[in-house]
Amino acid sequence: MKNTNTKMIYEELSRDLKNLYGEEATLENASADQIYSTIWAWSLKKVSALEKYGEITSGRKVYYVTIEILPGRLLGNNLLNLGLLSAINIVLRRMRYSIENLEEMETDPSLGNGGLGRLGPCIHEGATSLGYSMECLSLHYHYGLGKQVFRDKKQTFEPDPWDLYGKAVNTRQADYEVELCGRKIRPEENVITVTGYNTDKTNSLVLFDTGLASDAVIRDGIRMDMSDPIPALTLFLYPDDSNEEGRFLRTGQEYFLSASSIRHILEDVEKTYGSIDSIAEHAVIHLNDTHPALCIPEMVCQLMDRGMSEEKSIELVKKLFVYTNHTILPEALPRVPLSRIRAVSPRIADMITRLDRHVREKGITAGPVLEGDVVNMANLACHFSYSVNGVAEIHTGILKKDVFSDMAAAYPDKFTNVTNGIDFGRWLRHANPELAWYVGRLTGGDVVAKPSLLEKLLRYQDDTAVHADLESIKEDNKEALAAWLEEEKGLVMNPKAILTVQAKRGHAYKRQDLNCLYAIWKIQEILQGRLPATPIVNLIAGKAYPTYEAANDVFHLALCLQELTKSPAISPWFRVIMPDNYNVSMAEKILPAADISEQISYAGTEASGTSNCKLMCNGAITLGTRDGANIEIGDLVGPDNIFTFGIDAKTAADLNRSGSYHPYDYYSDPEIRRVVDFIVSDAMRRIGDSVILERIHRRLTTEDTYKCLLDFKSYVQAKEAAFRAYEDKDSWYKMSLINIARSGFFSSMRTAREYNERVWHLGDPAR
Ligand code: 26V
Repeated sequence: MKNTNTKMIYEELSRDLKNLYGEEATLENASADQIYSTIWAWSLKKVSALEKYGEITSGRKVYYVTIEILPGRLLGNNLLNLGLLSAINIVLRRMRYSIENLEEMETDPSLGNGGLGRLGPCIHEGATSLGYSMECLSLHYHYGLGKQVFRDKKQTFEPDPWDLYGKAVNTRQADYEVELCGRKIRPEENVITVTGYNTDKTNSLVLFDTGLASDAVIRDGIRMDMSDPIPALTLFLYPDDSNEEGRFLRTGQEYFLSASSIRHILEDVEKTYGSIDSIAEHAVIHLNDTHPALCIPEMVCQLMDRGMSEEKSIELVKKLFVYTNHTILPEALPRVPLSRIRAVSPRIADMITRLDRHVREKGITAGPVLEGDVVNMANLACHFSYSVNGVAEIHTGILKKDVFSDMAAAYPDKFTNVTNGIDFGRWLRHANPELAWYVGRLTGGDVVAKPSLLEKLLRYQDDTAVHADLESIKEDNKEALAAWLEEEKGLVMNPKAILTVQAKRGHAYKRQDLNCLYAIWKIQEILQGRLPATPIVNLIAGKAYPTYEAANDVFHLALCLQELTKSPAISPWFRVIMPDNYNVSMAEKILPAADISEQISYAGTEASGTSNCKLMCNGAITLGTRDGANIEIGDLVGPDNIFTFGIDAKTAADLNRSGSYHPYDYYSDPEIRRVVDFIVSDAMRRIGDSVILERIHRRLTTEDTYKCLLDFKSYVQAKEAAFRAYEDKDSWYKMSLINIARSGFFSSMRTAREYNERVWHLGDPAR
């Protein structure tokens, strides 16, 4: 791109630094903080000089509404997109700084839980790079999900402010008001400009705030006084919903997001086109999961306020909305009492009743919106969206055949699949510059702009010199991770070990407990003198909802195993490591260093997974069940380049239906019993909380909802096979190369393109 001249950058930065800190300030004598602030301001000037996509001239614009958003750190990503990253690094090196060090000063906002929150920014980045007009709409949580801190080997959360990020935020007062819990609120719109790769067009991320949040309602940790919902509304992502006050607040958040989004969209269309008459030609409203489903009744109400009849408003709404489902788990498909919605907004509750009647009057008996006095949000989203999609082939199949089978029969053309994608700029080029540079050299092109170029690597699959290069890149990344873990987290990781990584939200269906069972098995093997050929580091990272007991318990188990494997009898060969507060920027350090990607969910439960794709493009080999995008990874690389284990989704579904699974049948196997009983052994009780350990033991032996014991032996076999395979470096790095080569499919540009072709139909991008 333009302006990569290092001399010019040096001069610009010197001038900006003096403007900020006085004539005496020079790049040579400035503090790290001053240099960081100067580069930030300088990069923002460059970003704002780019043309805004916001002003659409033709085609449609996507408004992507999401209650979670994990944009990650901005500075490095923007510099990369602007084509300035390498040049700025050269300039900084002269002052003995590096952009990596400076980036560490930026906070990473925890405005999401995991894959769902990260997906929006990945698609946004892909769409922007392609020149699509897309705006992401979310909430401006002051403290996000909170900062995860382990105390006594238990997960706790502390408020996690993200002030520094404020440098990039442009705050404006909305021209409209929304009504919530009987109060009129004029939202604040916090706008962040989003850049795309190698394009001078930009899009926006808008984070709504009430402007009325008050820290005074925060009690200990992230607990709040929620008696008045308004001051608490935008403080934290997902309030404690173990009581009605918390659930009410969450519904309040969902409605605030929905109402603000709809008013914002209408205003945007009105301003651009003079009226909303042909809104369906200009706007697509994409519901990222069911949380923003209240957008639907809100839009009907708003259209009626503008003089449209109810019938016409409803028909128009059906042309505007798109719904992406991200889970099939019943407990995550919200059913909200109408009375709770009524307490937030009586008008919306009434409209939901009318929408329910509308569906019935059309003679559609599938998927009732109202089940008694409870609103089925997913059904609401399905009926009134013109497109419904899942996020991986298997997931969409399950939606059609099972979860929404009646809907799929009623609306045969509505359902489609769009497999998730990731942003290669962040997850390959920025996270793993050495590998990106290397594969760029081998393929002779820009693999971020065109990830399909990675296929060209296949030419080198039998080239032992290339295998050796890949090995040395992996070693460098492990060294860097080990140094960082030691310095930042006080954790010891042997960089010469095989690194196997399970990094994702804590949830029973993801089976972090199965991973822990393997760890116990391995510890017992080592104590009996059966040592691995190469040491192993078993890294687990992620956050779990504060109130989700089962997931919190399993984290406790993992932390106990982390402690246990510090013992000199075990640590030289095997270590469990669990760094706290896993977030986007930590993922950028861990994933490039991983050898094995653990994707071990109970088949049929993980909609897609996205860490599997991020790990794949960084050369890790998947050890996984036939679930989510693992299946597509397996199809792309072939069975020799993935380690698959466990029952498949059909067998799992049959087993769920028949109710014939009894964990005790497996627990009676002496090998399994020895492993499971270790959880409540004296050795573990000395380290952990006996009450929790007993709870885990009881769950596994009496419930085992996600059938860890059933898959245990198959998992151990596959994991051991992976470790054995690692011993032959040539064949290992051939596998690694094939995985990198085939990962281009998971580019979020491909995902955005498919959304456009199958769902959004944006027309010509506004160029
Ligand atoms: C949330 C909850 C919350 C309460 C406890 C039970 C439960 C179970 C599942 C969920 C997931 C909610 C939606 C979600 O985050 N889905 C994730 O979306 C990713 C992006 O599409 C996808 O890669 C993950 O597979 C999917 O779990």
